[in-house]
Amino acid sequence: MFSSKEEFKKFFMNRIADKRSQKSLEMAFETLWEMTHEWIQENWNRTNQLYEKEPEKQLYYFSIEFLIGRVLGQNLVNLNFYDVVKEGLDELGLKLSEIEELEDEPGLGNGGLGRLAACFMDSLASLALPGHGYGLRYKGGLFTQHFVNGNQTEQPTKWIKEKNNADARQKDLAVEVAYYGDVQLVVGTAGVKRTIENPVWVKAVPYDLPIVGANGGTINTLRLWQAEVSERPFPSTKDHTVYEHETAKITDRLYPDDSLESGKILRLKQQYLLCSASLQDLLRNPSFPVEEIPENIAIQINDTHPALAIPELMRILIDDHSLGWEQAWDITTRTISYTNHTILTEAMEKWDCHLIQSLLPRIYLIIEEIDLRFKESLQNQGKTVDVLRKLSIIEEGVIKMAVLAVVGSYKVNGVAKLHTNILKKREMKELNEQFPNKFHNKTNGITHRRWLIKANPELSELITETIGARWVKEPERLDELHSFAQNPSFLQDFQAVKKLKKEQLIYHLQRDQNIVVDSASIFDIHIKRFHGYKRQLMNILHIQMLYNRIKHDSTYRPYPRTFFFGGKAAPTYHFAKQVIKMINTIASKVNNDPLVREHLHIVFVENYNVTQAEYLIPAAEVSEQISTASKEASGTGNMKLMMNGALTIGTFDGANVEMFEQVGEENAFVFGMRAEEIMQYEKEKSYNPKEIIEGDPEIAKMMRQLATGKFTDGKINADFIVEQLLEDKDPYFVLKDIHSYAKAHEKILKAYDNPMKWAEMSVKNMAASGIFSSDRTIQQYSDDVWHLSKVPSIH
Ligand code: NBX
Repeated sequence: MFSSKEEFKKFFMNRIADKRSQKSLEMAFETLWEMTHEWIQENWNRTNQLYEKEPEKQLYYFSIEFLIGRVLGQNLVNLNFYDVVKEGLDELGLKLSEIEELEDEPGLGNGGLGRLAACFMDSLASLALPGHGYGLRYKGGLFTQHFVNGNQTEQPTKWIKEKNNADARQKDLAVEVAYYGDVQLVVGTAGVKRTIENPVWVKAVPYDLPIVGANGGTINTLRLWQAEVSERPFPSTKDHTVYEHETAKITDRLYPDDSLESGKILRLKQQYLLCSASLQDLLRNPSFPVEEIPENIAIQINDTHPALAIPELMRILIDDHSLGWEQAWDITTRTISYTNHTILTEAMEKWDCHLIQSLLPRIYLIIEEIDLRFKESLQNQGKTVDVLRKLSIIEEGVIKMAVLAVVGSYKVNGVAKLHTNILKKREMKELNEQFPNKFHNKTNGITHRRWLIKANPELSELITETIGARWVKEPERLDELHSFAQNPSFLQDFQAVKKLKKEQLIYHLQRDQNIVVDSASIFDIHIKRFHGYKRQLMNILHIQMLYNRIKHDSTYRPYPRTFFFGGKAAPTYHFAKQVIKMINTIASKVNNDPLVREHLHIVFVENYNVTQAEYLIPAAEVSEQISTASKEASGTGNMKLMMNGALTIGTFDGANVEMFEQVGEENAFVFGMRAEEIMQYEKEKSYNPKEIIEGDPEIAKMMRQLATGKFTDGKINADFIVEQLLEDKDPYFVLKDIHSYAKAHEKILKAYDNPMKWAEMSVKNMAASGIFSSDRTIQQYSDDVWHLSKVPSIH
């Protein structure tokens, strides 16, 4: 380690000299990477020794995705070395930002759920809490998105390269996971036991990534499993060559769906690999008797993807540790807790019984017994047939994973107040009545160390100059900015930072996508996965509306705006892909129209990922959070944008509701129907978009323009829009909300007219955003669910 810039330079130059004294960027990257790892290793070892010496309760966050983003720069920030390293390298004629760009981003997640897991890891270590992650080491992360003729194409991405792997293979800690086989009853001295005969074994090899907490104090572990061919004997009844091929595939790639459950066997194999390998790892040589698991271990399952941890823990306790059912169930249901991230029915996991029965026969028997015993107890309580059906884990040949997850855990949470209420009052009403103290809310958060300090160092510095540095450790102190919200000199400084971040984004876009953007225009940013409920369609239809107004009303000449879009669609989600094509098509029409382009510009950022988000978010002035009320469980991009001073145009959905509550509706642009109204329409099936089209000439014209292909010069097939908006009755209420949305946009233009007022509103948003730090979320989980104690300081 070093204590000054000069010392860093000396170390660095010595190292690089070892590498044949080349000063190329690649060499610099490699050198810095190794140095950083050595600094981390020391404290990582010390943290691990502490955990061994003084075993306190540990949390394990089981997640099928960890969308960690690039790690080099973030580790330097958390180690408090970033500035020194940057300045040192500057003096050596090297740019740290250019070195950082050589790191491939590990795309081990789809969107919010995976990114949340990464923010949580950062907060756990930063709060010095003993919490670790278990996940999968996919060879290929989420696909790379390119546009060809405006269409999304998907290229596989391999983040695992030969050198500079962020993780370390722990081959001695490999475990074996059993698939298929036959369940046999074995009568022994200790009674009847069940074993799995002739299974197909798969070796799971762990790779460890250090999770560096703030100030480099606590360094926790993210352990990712990779599937490999086992050396154990292979059942004679199966084809060996097929097996090797199949095994190699288990952790080959991440499933690219963020809201559709496809029920594929490979996905089930992934889920079981994660659960079985992680539990075997945890219970390998425990320093406590298995009866005391709940006092020593908490397991949080991130959605139902790792819900097989419930029957797997039961299997280990009963079959391997000879515990009785009741005792095993008591231990399991005091160890596991579950977070729900969606109420969309199509995203709820349901596994075909036959699939689980053949792939995981013992696990199937356990799930069946859990279901049977639960139903029995319900019958004894005199529940009605209807309630019994809703509460059953197995129904009509499928296993409802959400029900299994609720029944098998001691706490269940939603991710924003509105979402949790909907879970309790509607989606999981019967379950909530059955287990009245199980359900609770934990509103999501984001780590300010990545989304403010790392992504926006200029704004962070300004904040520190203004209110001192205590907000870094205690982000709720951002509220001290309130007293500066009307301070002209502070507001001017804020404006200067925003301008700089806009210019930095422009530089990147020009360099990487050859796009030229006007820095004086309003930066209106809509970045997230593409989905019907997220309503990118409403945004682009509104742009079409503006286009028509500019063309046909010579008095309508609005202030220039750049509408940024970024996001990927699941490869099989045709509707979402057609919206992407539509945006690209309208973009080229708008951007090439000599009149309109003076007022509107559309930029679709290709391959939106964590790294792109780090450029886009600090530059944003308007944050589009326009989901159909009730559909977005929480949203987390909304919080990142708010923290960077963007003003939200948004519906009363997910965590938007709490953001508006914090900042005041007068400092946001709130529009659209409320969740109750939407749910009422859905219940009554009473919404008819046809009536809107017939009664509204402006919308009718837009629909005609699209249907005839006139607006898009025949370049898109508009059937899908007509189909969605008319035949499917506009399931996301786009036409119902679009006027209210347009009005909110008008208000944005008015507000932007007064730059000081706009800056004041921005500052109020930043000031109110501290509560959305994931440090707050994690502290609440720890207090209410996991009951962790802080790791003693090792400094
Ligand atoms: O989880 C998201 C929700 O849609 C957001 O509202 C929420 O803020 C976020 C964190 O709580 N869900 C999400 O990202 N889901 C997935 O990515 C997903 C991935 C695989 C899968 C289903 C969903 N099979």
